[in-house]
Amino acid sequence: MTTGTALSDFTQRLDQTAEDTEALLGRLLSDTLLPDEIARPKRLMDAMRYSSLGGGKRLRPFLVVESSAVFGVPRDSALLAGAALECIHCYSLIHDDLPAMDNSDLRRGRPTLHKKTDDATAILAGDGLLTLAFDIISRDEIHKDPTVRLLLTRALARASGLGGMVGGQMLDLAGEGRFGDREPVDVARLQQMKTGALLRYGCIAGAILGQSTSAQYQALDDYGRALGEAFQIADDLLDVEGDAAALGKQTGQDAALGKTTFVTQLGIAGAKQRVSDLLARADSALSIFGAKGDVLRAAARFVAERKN
Ligand code: GRG
Repeated sequence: MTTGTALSDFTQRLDQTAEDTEALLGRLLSDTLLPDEIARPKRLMDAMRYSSLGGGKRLRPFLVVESSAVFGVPRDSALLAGAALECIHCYSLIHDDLPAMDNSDLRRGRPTLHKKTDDATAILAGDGLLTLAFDIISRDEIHKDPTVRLLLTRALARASGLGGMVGGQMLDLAGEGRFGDREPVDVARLQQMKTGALLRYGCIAGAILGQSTSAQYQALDDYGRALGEAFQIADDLLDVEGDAAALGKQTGQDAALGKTTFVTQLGIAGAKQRVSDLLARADSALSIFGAKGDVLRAAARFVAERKN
């Protein structure tokens, strides 16, 4: 590892955030009713717990925690914002796996939620996680200043919705020819929306919570965009070269669907070169933070070199 953060230190921090996020999500999805709630149906809550607990790298919460740490934001606030982001991520995976979308049987090495339960339960569990995310991100404990909470909430909506992840999913389906002839795909734009927007949010969330300067915000924005693209290229490469057992899902799905990906556009060598260019961009974006950016530097490498 070429950064000031040793691999063991990085892995330990990632594991700690995953553990803390797991515990927090477990509490957020408990029997305890919130003010204004009427009841929490057990079948729905069990489904939401199945898909949000017991798996996943928790990379998005990690980005929120580490981008917040740069500004000395209290860890509990960052973890809460990270949990909100993870709820959106988990909802997207549930809906993406449905028969009407990717029709996947396996996720995180286990049966997908609709396979374990049924389509209606899976749709509702996704809806429940999406709305829970906005409950969490708008809570008073996130930040004492309501303007900060509003900015965080609005940015989360924009990363997740029409002009972000959901819009990207629509472009993806259109590119597969789901609605008639295959529509031409701008892979970089599509992926910036579908997967990049949530990862970028993880990075700018720290700047918002830390009430950063605009130069610091811009740096994390640029870093988040580079990391998001590197993540997706790594994902495309794993679909071609990865190990299904390590991934916990089938490989070769992109080719089976005839999808345009970074790998089909750039070739394997070109895609790997693009990843190293993006890592250099991520490093350079973080220069404004000096050594405080070391963990985020290591995170970009982790994303690019991951095996699952
Ligand atoms: C259905 C609204 C809707 C959106 C779906 C993001 C998305 C849009 C679908 C996810 C499908 C997918 C497998 C995309 C590839 C990149 C990706 C998001 C992989 C999974 O993320 P990781 O590796 O997963 O962070 P873990 O399990 O570690 O959380």
